[in-house]
Amino acid sequence: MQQVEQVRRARALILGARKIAVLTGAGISAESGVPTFRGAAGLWKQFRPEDLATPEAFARDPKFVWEWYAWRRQILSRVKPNAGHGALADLEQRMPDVTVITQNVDGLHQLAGTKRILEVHGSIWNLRCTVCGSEWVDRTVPLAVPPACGCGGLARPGVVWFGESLPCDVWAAAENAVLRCDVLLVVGTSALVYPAAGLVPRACSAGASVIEVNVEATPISAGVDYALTGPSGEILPDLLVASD
Ligand code: BJW
Ligand code: ZN
Repeated sequence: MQQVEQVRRARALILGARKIAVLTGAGISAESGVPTFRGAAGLWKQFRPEDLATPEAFARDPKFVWEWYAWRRQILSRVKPNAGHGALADLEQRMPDVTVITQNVDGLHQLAGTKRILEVHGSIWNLRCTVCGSEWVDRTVPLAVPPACGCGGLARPGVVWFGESLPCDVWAAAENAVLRCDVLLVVGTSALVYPAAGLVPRACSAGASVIEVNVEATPISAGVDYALTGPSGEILPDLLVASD
């Protein structure tokens, strides 16, 4: 089937859905100028995840880890949401029940206007004290590193590193959204990182239709109802137009 026909059928599924869940990954922010993690130009080509995105790495060298996050905050402070983020924010305005579950820590969905958003890997703009556990938002750029809490304790980025559990309440809400949706739209994720990637087969088992938008095939592509190939900033505005 030609992609134009696949888009038409996928659009009809979305327009007819009562409950829609959306799972996004780094690819949705790529056209805003935010580097992805994997792939030729991905962050993990330049940096080792075990040196930067684990609690052990932070315990070993908090300043080094913080410098990497401060650099990424600087990039993010200069970028804007793209047409893909915008199309999802518009969808939420038009349809009664849309939940966006994002693995991204960049906050671009919120900047685009999405209200019902679940950040399953936290936010780069959140800080958490490693001593007293208090959490706060700090959008200062450039950030003096390593930042400290009012109690004097070392602060860490409010993100989820490898080997760490996802925030319980946010994860429970994400599972719930996926298990009760009619359509799951999966955008710009390599679907390699668990437990987030496991939401896709769970939606399928619960009877949802799954639509994927990605520039390349992923481990889930063969099992979804529609795998739409192309940049999300182009595909989403076309897929999510208000009428067929
Ligand atoms: C476009 C595009 C365009 C490009 N348009 N598309 C086996 C061994 C060891 C560990 C494990 C294992 N199996 C499972 C695990 C656990 C581990 C895991 O999954 N590892 C795998 C990598 C193997 N998971 C965890 O540790 C998680 N916690 C957990 O499991 O807790 C339970 C537990 C507790 C205690 C002990 C053990 C277990 C936590 C995972 C946390 C992930 N954290 C990061 C960093 C967040 C902070 C930060 O930003 O610094 O989250 S890693 C990184 O990957 C980030 C992302 O959210 C996540 C997913 O990446 P994403 O979004 O899919 O991006 P990419 O780059 O991979 O893909 C981009 C895609 O976009 C590509 O497909 C492109 O084609 C596409 N694209 N341009 C559309 N314009
Ligand atoms: Zn503290």
